[in-house]
Amino acid sequence: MTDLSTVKAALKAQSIETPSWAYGNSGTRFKVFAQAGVPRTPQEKIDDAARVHEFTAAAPSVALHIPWDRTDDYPALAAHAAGQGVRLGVINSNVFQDDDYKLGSVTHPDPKIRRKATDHLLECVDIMDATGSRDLKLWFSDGTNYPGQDDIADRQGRLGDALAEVYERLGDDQRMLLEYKLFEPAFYATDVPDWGTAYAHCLKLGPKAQVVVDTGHHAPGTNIEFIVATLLREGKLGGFDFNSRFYADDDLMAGAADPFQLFRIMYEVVRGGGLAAETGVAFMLDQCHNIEAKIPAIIRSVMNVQEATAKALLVDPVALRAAQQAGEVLEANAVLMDAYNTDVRPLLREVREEQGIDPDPIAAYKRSGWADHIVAERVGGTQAGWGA
Ligand code: AOS
Ligand code: ZN
Ligand code: ZN
Repeated sequence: MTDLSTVKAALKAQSIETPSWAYGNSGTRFKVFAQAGVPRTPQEKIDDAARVHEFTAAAPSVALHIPWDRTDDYPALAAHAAGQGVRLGVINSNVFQDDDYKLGSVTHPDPKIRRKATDHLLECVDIMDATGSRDLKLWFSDGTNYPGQDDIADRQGRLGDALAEVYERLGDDQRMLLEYKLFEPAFYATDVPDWGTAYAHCLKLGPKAQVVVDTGHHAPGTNIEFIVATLLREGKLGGFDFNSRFYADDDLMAGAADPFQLFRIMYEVVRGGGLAAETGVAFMLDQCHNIEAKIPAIIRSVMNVQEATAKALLVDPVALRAAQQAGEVLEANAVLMDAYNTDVRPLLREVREEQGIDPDPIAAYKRSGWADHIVAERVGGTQAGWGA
């Protein structure tokens, strides 16, 4: 039997970081449907993130993206976040929105372009020093569209050189999280297409380099929980970009498309000890809310991660191990499914009541009047981001 007080304690300790860009306008290549009241400044994105934390008590930090959240005073931005009851989290670099990067950034054949890209990554570490952020998240859109376009192996070497330079710049308590993605925007050979490539680079770099798993970045049918289990075993799971997908990198709300997959992932996290703060696994959202209201969608996503975590914590490890050892295939599967099929919403309501917040975060947000407030206050201008 699982001890409910342990489950509750683990749920109360879990933090889910929300991304600044999810609060701004976003869309597809076809159309960005602008929403009223979206943030115009990094400060306003932080204010929205603070509402998510206020109503969930589970989202105490917000990831920044440079240059979308560039400011001339990062300590002031950190102080603004603290005043709102949250803190600044991972710094996301951007070497994908500049004309110079048409053929790549750190893997570009021209050393001048590689220098420019690496300098941006180094600047992001300077920003981490100013914000007090622990992690630098690196996602490279680099890759090629046609066979023969560039030398695949040489590009790995260029990537390795840039990563090594940035790694050397990291402080003792800072990390780099390398994110992989199968395709898009490159359609033939992405330079960091899979966990194996990311892992190989991180292994060579050292302990401060870790792999980040974005749940939308795999081929359909990929067993993501297997990757999670493997990276955790190897001490190389830096964190997650949670979102969900039906087709490609859809960036829909975490847990919306395939809650069972999210449960299976969270089970491997729990099983591998990844919920413990010392392991350093960062639970982040990386989503875009193109047609739905953004703040309640982010609250819903946080709740979905919590529900998957709660179910994973409810798996009876003793019964599961006994069935596995006995080769009882159906029983072992049933132990897992019993946990998955448990309605954990009453448990999470209790957890929230014990934390002193409303048991229904979405209803509490709606009652707060924040949505009307931002529509009235935030007139004119759209903050840079995916939708700009
Ligand atoms: C891109 O597909 C990746 O998921 C990135 O993590 C992210 O969406 C981007 O860097 C925005 O910060
Ligand atoms: Zn991502
Ligand atoms: Zn993505």
